[in-house]
Amino acid sequence: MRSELLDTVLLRTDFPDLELYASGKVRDVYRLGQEHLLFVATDRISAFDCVLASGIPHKGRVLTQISLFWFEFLGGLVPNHLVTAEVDRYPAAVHKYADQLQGRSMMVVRGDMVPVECVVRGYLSGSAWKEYKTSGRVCGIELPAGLQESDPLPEPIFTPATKAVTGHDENISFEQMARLVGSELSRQLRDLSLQIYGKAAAYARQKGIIIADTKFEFGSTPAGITLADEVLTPDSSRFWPADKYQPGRAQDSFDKQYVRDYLEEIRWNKQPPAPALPPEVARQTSEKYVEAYRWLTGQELDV
Ligand code: Q0N
Repeated sequence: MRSELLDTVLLRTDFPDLELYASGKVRDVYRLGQEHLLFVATDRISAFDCVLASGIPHKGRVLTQISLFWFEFLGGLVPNHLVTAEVDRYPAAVHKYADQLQGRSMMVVRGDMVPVECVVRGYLSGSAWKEYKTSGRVCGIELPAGLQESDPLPEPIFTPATKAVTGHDENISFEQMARLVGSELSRQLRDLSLQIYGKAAAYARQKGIIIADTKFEFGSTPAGITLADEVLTPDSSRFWPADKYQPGRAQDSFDKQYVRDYLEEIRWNKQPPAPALPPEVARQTSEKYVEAYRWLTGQELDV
């Protein structure tokens, strides 16, 4: 049983005796021995590339539970890095941190990460729309003329990206990816990414959600090419409610719209430090994350 008192908003993990392995805007990754990692989704939220001062209740659990759902759903298609999300099965040395781990963490296999983000797009949005407007191409892929913002693509495309030194993602061509990691691996990752997207997007569409695009990360583990990181979450994907979809304009963000609207309203200059959110904005945003979980899985997140 989960005690409601323990379900506080987690902004930063506090594991004084664990070695931090990597950390991002939202997630903190710790080393667990030689072969494993402890992957923890906090309740942090970023907007306009900045982590805000407020957390979003339940967000870390939603991201984790959505990833777990997809790992299971995609299990027949691709091995993944999950070992277990049951804290009782983690090494005994971390059981004392159960309050910070319950529902929001995974023990995963450490892999050799492929230094390329495997992005699949079914719709024309974000940086792809920008590239298309200037060149008619996206990551070197020629697209039909006359597409509008948010239009469906004739078929999903693989648009790899690298983490640039600035921390921003930089779109690259398939050929550039092949030079970075090899053409055989690039072909495997492209084909696998398109297959995963196809299966997940068809499922989500039945649930009323358009997955406009998404980013996968892969690693090499003893099981071979392994799906790692978080998968098909609102943080790594664009989810659009199908009933509000209108091509020809940018779609509202399913999860972060209240946050963006508030930050525009107060005319924050988008330079750190980022402001806190009014409790009402945090609460409405939390509800969107919980709703995403409910829509996708048909289950209630216990809140
Ligand atoms: C790993 N990242 C980048 C934190 C996560 N299974 C793995 N083995 C080795 N390394 C990693 C994984 C995984 N997953 C991947 N960092 C470590 C993803 N970051 C993004 C920022 O937040």
